[in-house]
Amino acid sequence: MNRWTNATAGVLALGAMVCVSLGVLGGGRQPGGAGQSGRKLVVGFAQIGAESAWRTANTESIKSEAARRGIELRFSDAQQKQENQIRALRTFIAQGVDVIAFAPVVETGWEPVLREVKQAGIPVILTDRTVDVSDDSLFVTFIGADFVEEGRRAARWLAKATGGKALIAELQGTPGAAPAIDRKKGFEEALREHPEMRIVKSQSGDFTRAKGKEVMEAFLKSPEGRQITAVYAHNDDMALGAIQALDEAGRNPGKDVLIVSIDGVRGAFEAMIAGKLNCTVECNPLIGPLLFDTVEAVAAGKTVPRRIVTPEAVFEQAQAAEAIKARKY
Ligand code: GYE
Repeated sequence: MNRWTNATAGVLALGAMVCVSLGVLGGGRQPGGAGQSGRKLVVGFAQIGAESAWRTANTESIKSEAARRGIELRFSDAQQKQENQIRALRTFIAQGVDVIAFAPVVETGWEPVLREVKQAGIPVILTDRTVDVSDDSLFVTFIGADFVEEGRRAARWLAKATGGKALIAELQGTPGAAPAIDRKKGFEEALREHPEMRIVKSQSGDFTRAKGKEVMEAFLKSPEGRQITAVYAHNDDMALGAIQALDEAGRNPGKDVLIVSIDGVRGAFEAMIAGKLNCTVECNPLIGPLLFDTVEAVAAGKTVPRRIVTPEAVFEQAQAAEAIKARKY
């Protein structure tokens, strides 16, 4: 097995496995020229920011894998702002990088800049989050998790743990972000089978621990918020913030308020071992190897699957002490 096969083994390509040839990207440059001529590949990566432990692990995976392969990485951190990411993409065009990869902070508003990238003949790979565009030729592939399924998994776990009865506070991710939209959608979809499970409070905590805490504090001051029996957080960091708020308010997170979140970062496992978090639905940030397998394939003019989904598990409290030993992030 070569590295590409290795990294993609067990990875499910969902949807219509449309293989996109770089020919459709048009533009003047010759894709693959860099790799083939032996010149160092230059890749521009526009990261979202450093909002969570997941993101830190994701950035580290991308940087270390680029270094390991001798790929020149131009890395930009947008501090959670779309305008900064757009600026970074334009800089990458001006620099004439071979491939652009990025994790779009929100889904919409990308068409104009992606058309400029296409015009320049630079292939685009989406990682982690996707974009909502009408023209499919604006990116080659999207590598990342199935966020809708993650939401369903969280709801199914909660239904099982509560016998289908819960008053839920939801902490949403960044407004307009694919994982916030899809994790809400999947969760609500699975909830439809459980009429006695209701979301009574729902607000964005922007995927950060500080905001998760702040929003939970506000929830706990409201009449519905005081009734909650469960918390569904779109990521672990917000759940950890919420746990702090619950602790400080004299509630019993993990016992009289069940907490389920998404990501599977080390802090979540520690909180499960401490009995304060009940379940984390894994979302794998370690996509550096898969990303650069794809970058190299694309630069060499090969076709790649249109959608590459990362495989993920669900972890409960009882498994935490054993599972934490193998956690890499
Ligand atoms: O769940 C969250 C991060 O887009 C999957 O972004 C990612 C999410 C992740 O800030 O922790």
